[in-house]
Amino acid sequence: MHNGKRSHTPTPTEFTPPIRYATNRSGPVRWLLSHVGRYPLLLLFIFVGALGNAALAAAVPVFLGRAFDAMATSPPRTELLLPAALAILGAQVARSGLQFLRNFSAELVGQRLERDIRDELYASLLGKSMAFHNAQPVGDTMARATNDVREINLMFSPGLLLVVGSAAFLFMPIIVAYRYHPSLVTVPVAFLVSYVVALWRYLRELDPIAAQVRERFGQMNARLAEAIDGIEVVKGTAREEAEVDRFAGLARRFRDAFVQKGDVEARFLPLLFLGLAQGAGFLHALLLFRAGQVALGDVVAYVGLIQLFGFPTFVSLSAYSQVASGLAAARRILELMNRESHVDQNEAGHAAPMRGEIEFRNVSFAYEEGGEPVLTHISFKVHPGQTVAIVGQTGAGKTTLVKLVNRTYDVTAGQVLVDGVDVRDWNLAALREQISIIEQDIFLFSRTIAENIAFGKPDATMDEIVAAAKAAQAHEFIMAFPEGYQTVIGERGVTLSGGQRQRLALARAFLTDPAILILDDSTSAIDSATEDKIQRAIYAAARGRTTLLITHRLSQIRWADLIVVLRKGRIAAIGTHEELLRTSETYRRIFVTLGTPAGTGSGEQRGPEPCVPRA
Ligand code: DUT
Ligand code: MG
Repeated sequence: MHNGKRSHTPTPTEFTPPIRYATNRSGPVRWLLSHVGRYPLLLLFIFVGALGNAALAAAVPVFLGRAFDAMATSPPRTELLLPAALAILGAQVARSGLQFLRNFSAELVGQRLERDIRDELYASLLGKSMAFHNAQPVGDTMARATNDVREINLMFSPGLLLVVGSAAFLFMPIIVAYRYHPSLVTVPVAFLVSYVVALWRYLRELDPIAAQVRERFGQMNARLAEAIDGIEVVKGTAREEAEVDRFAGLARRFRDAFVQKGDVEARFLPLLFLGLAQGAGFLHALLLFRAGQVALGDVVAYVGLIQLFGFPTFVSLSAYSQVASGLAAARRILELMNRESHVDQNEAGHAAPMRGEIEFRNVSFAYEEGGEPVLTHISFKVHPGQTVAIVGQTGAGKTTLVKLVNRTYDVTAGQVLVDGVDVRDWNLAALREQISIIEQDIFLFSRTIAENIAFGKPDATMDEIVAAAKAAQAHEFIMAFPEGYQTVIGERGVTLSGGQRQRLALARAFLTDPAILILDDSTSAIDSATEDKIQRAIYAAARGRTTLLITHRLSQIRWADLIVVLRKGRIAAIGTHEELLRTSETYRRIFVTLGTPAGTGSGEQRGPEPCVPRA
């Protein structure tokens, strides 16, 4: 996993995500609506289930009131009790059916939404430019892709499910109480109004805290991911304790935000209103009863109706904060997807089989807009099939230079042309498919060796894979593993050395057979037997295609058709080995340095820098 915050520059993005349906990304609510809008039937079920549930819940006090009245008359009309009891029973059975419908639909919507949003986010992340990924901490992205998406699921079920379900309970007492006596709506209406006002204020208070909880979780996660990613450095420098402290600090900040959220929740006023409404409602009904305006059964029913407020009051405590968390999460996911997302696939661009001619025309490049230029006025031309060695001190800009060819980054000024066409005018996929870059630090996926080799050509047969591995001099060491090509990298401690990784990457290149091969070989610690194998593999790989070779190895430099000597982002010398030996003092010195046993160019990793002494 590559992480870390490197400086960045606006660049193109690489690919058009396979969007299966369009979503509205102009705001979190609209975005969520455009997602749930795909499940209208389920939404209908939620509403029907919620309303029906509330209506049938109100049936209990209503029939109870009737039963009371039947008993209160003299003589008591006991024959009315059974129908009332049966009505209550029937209503509750039907109610459980509706509850099932409501819960099931909400759960389904929540789960589907979680899946859909994860798909959308993943596709969006793959479509982002390198500049985006360099600047965005992996851990934070992970937090958004996992926990935040999960929050949105919870927001619907149980969050919104309970909000919708309980909202129906708020109106039921008002509607039904009116039938007993119009003035009886006073207390329910007063409760409803104060409930809504209190809730509105509660949510306003809760919203920023919910956002903070999500954000701090992301920060904590980013730290964790970075520490684990860099575990070797942490251990190697004995910084475990300091890292633990830093993590603990972030965990504490996350907890504090959470406690703050709990604090706001604890001061939730509707609980108080509920108690007041119960007392006031009972009093009101009794007064009406004393005045002979309502029957005893009506009082019983009415008090039972007021009890219905209990449900929305209690669930709103957690349900609304769930919704607030969900909204905060939606905002974070949306922010990530909307950030720097000009999908510049250049579908209509130039797409043709590549011959492999590369030309740099007065290219300058800076990682940051207006920042220090890393490359300045670079011009040179490579004919199809040629091998170019790029040499220079560390930090001279070698890696940067080659990354301009496949548009990992775009030039700041000037032009890079491939086959005479500006790389920005190429169809991006066509351009990249025909250029293979073997990076300085080679990344392997936690999959089998065969899958790693076939990464750029998933439909390759096993024979093709083996042939490629043989050409890359990798077959032998692969077969030394008990499981050969089916060895899973990273499993049971299987890791590969730098030289082995490089040969796997070469095998990848043999398999995809690119027109242009770029090999960033500047750091490698390899014994001479392996060295020889790699040399042969690289030599074979370079044949028949244009090859840019960043290298410190003298033999490779010597057989290159063209040598570009970079110094502080400028071309210090350029030409063939013989030419440079004759004309360039700088090059002669490199040659001498590299030629001496002490500096064969393949010294220890990050070892003494053998290249380009000061001219
Ligand atoms: N640089 C950045 N941002 C990046 C990468 C590099 O600012 O994302 C800077 C660091 C350095 C310059 O660009 O000052 C050139 O870096 P590059 O990696 O191209 O140097 P190199 O010639 O490949 O060095 P090495 O031999 O150590 O690989
Ligand atoms: Mg480099």
